[in-house]
Amino acid sequence: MCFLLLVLIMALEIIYMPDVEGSGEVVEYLVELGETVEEGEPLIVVESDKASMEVPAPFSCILKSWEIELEGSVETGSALAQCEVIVSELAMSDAAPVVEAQISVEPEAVAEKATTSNATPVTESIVSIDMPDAGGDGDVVEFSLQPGDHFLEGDPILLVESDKAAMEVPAPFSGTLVEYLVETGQTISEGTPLVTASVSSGIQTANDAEKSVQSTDKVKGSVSSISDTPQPSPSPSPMALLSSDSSKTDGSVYSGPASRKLARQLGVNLEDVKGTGPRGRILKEDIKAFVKSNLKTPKQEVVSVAGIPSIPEQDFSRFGGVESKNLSGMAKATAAHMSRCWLNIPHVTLFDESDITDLECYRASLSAEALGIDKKPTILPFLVLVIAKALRKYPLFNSALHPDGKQIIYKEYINIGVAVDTPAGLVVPVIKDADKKSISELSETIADLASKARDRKLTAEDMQGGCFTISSLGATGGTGFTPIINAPEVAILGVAKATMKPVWDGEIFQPRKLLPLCLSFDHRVINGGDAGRFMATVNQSLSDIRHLLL
Ligand code: CAO
Repeated sequence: MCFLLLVLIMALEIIYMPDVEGSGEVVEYLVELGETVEEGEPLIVVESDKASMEVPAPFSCILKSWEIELEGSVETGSALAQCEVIVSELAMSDAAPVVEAQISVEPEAVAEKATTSNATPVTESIVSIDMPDAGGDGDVVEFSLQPGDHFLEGDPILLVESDKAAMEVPAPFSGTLVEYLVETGQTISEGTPLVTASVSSGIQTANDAEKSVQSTDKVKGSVSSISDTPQPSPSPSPMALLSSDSSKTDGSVYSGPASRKLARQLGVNLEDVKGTGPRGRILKEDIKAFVKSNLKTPKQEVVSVAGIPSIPEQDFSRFGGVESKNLSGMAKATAAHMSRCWLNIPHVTLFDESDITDLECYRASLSAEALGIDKKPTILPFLVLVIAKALRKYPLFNSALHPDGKQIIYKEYINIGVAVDTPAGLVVPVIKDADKKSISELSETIADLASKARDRKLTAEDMQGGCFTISSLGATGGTGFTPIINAPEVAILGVAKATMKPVWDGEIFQPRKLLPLCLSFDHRVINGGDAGRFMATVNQSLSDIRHLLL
């Protein structure tokens, strides 16, 4: 008769400083003696003359003692800490019932065991990955993996759409997907189990890992329980930790690579986050708390519109057949945002036509191949560049009105949002530093953002930081429309379809290609005169793009 035998082996291991350039000083212990640290979690902070870095634990263990002192110098291979590691294995036995044993052995004994069994103890566990805190509920839109797919830490697992934005949920560690525990369309919230995955965990130290490359004959246990302590992927490359992504790069933000990565994923500017870690270090928890409070605390809605009578509900089925469909999260968010913008901002729209005959001739002469890009630039990248230059000339159009109505905030950067029509609704990804990009770069950036938008792959960061929006109905048609300002921006350019028209040159009518432009502006910030001058500059640059060089 066979029984499962669970063997727990405790072994003492030394953690060494990974491969880094030069030496550094230990500035902080991040773990207490006796505390359990998971693989990949930071142990200490080391500062070199280039940057500071967190040194992660190469395996899960219990910290027994420090081998280095605070303010002591460390370099590649320095012993950092002594830890106790636990190896659990399930073995088949025909001699005994299920027994739980705990055996303490010295490192030599483990080494001997590994040698005699000619194997590195590695176990595979099935773990579940839960929905992280995204500041609210969301609907599962798309699965990013298939069962059996191997994924790395940070790879997207699935796409979730909340009423704010669509976001990819990244894997918190590397592993192999076993199955999805949710269905598309299902509403999920923080803590909802999303998938089960198989992960390898073991006691491989940096040195063992090298050995195990030679020894492919690994002992694989068959633990098959859902554990709540997922084993992260191998530690991040130490060289990566010394990159510019390390903490304290600008002298004002103090946080580690893991926190920075999370901040990037959530589109959080670390300068806005208050660190609660030692010496004000920004922890992952601080970033999550920041996102939560930002989403929960309504922004100062000083200008509120009260007393607007709602549109009464009607029973349309009295007049014929009807079908109700739920709006997607994105469509609901757009509807709410549009209403807020329309109700809060006194809009004025200025209409004009730009002569783009010469620009179109020039555009026709361009070849995507010669420019080294996939697709020939459309009119849009030219418009983005023209607007970017006009924003530099007229900073009022690149500003925001403080919600208290007492201050105008002028932005030094020029980021232009471009409205993209997708099957799921309208989204506005943002071209960062548009004024510093060439036509080819703008063309590629727009194509890239538009395709991400249509594949629902835009991140929160892709949609943040806009200063001005261009909404181009392009070739679709229309002679003009009144675009709604994308608050807190103060102006938006609507672009309708360019057509050939006869233009009187003083002597005869000339056939010219005219592009209808519709500039909506916030009349609390911008006056008609400002708008007229802005539009004249735009017209001038579009009719003769040599003006962009001036
Ligand atoms: N007049 C005439 N032709 C135009 C034009 C215009 N105003 N704008 C674009 N075109 C042409 C392009 O030049 C291109 O033709 P060529 O290949 O011969 O150059 C063709 O129309 C198709 O362009 P496009 O739409 O694929 O590319 P784009 O760069 O002009 O726009 C994007 C990209 C993503 C902005 C666009 O596809 C889109 O989604 N627009 C919709 C935005 C929207 O819905 N706004 C309304 C908001 S209010 O609800």
